[in-house]
Parts: sequence; structure tokens; C-alpha cells
Amino acid sequence: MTVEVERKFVCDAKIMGKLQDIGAKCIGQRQFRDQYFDSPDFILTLKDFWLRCREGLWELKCPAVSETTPDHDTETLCTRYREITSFPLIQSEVGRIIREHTAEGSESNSSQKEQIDKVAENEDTEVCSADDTKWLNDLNLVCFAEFKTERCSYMLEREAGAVRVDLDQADFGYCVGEIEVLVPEGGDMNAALQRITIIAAELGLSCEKKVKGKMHVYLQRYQPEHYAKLLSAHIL
Ligand code: TPP
Repeated sequence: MTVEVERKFVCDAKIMGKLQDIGAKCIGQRQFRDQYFDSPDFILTLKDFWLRCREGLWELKCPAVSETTPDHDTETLCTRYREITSFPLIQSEVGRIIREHTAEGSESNSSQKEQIDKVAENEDTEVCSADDTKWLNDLNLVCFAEFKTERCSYMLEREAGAVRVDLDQADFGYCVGEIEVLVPEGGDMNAALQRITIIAAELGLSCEKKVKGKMHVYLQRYQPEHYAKLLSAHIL
């Protein structure tokens, strides 16, 4: 499992030139469609878990447990999420979160619990294919966001290690850049944060507030109720 450490930045017209100037190599351009899933009462996202299907590949981003105490600027500008990409692991983790929530909640009823327990049994015995949507139905998970992204990716090789920069253009008219380092679990988090800070400085990014991601803008525009709940839970 890996932890994705990332700093988002505002993409302006000069960014391509700046990337070239600091020696970034373009490693490709691609388009993908993302679908995000949650229960109708937002059990996953209100706990900061993000379940996504990107072109048939599932991923669960989970809040990373912080063992380091970065300085204030780094802490506010960078995000850290543990990424699970194994489909059976995603199923069991999502099932666990939903089950725990349902067991806690007073509104849960016995038929809902029976349904969810059935999914738990199946996890051990059934091998599911990636396009199997039965588990989503059984856990009452629905798609709450769907959009396409056009992405240009760059690599920067530095002595301290490689850093990736993605320039994303979402189909709902929002552009955002991301400086990203993947850290194997237990790896050096501070070194990763430092690498990101160095590239941000080389790109001349000013240390301001955290920049909004694609999902942030999507929810703000198209799912204002969901957005408001996440804001009051301090998730976004
Ligand atoms: N980014 C910021 C700046 N703040 C957050 N609270 C989140 C992300 C949480 N979050 C919202 S949507 C999402 C996450 C982790 C899933 C998409 O992650 P992201 O890395 O933004 O998308 P990608 O680059 O993989 O398309």
C-alpha cells in the first residue's frame, strides 16, 4: 500500500513554459472518466474515504494516519491519502466502514443489517470481477459524481527522488495542477513533503491557501447539499 502526498496548485497559462524551464519531461497525455460512489447519506465521504472507479479500475483513498508533524504551511497545502487499489481489499474495507456505521446508527433496521452481513459473507467466498456492481447495490452505494479529465503528466528527476506533476482539465470547466509523490507505507513522509516544497518553489508557486481539487468544485457546483455537509464536517 502507498500513501499519496500531493499539493494542488492553480494552473495558469505560463505553467507549461515553467515546467520546461525546470527540466520537467512530459510523460504522456490521457483522458479518463471517474465515477465516485457513496451511500445516500454520505457515510464514506463524511469519514474522508473516497471510492472511485476510473476506467474500470477501482481505488479507495483513505485518510492517512499522520506520524509526522510537518510545519504549518506544508500541513495546510499538502494532502496525504492512503491508496487501496486491490479490489477485494477495497470491498472488505468499504464493507467494514458501512457495517460499523450501520451498527452505530440508531436509524438502522434489521433488514439493512442482514443485507450488509450477506456482503460480508460473500467477501470471503466469492471472487468478484471488477465490473461486478452487485456489491455496490448490496451496500446501497450510488454514484454521486461523474466527470472526465484530460491529463498531461510530467516527471522531474531530482537528487532526492522523482516528483510527478499532473495538469488536469475537467470536462465541467475546471483546471488544476498537482505535485505528487508516492510514499510506500512506512516510508519517509517528511522527505516526500520536502521534495514537493522544492518543486513548488522551483515553479514559483506562492504559498497561499489550499487550492480546490476537481471534486471540491464539482460538489460545490452540482451537489450543494453534499458539499455543505462535507464543509461542516471539515472534510473539504
Ligand atoms: N484534495 C484536497 C486539496 N483536499 C481534500 N480534502 C481532498 C483532496 C479529499 N478528496 C476529495 S476528492 C478526493 C479526495 C482524496 C478523491 C480525489 O483525489 P484527488 O487526488 O484530488 O484526485 P485525482 O488527482 O486522483 O483525480
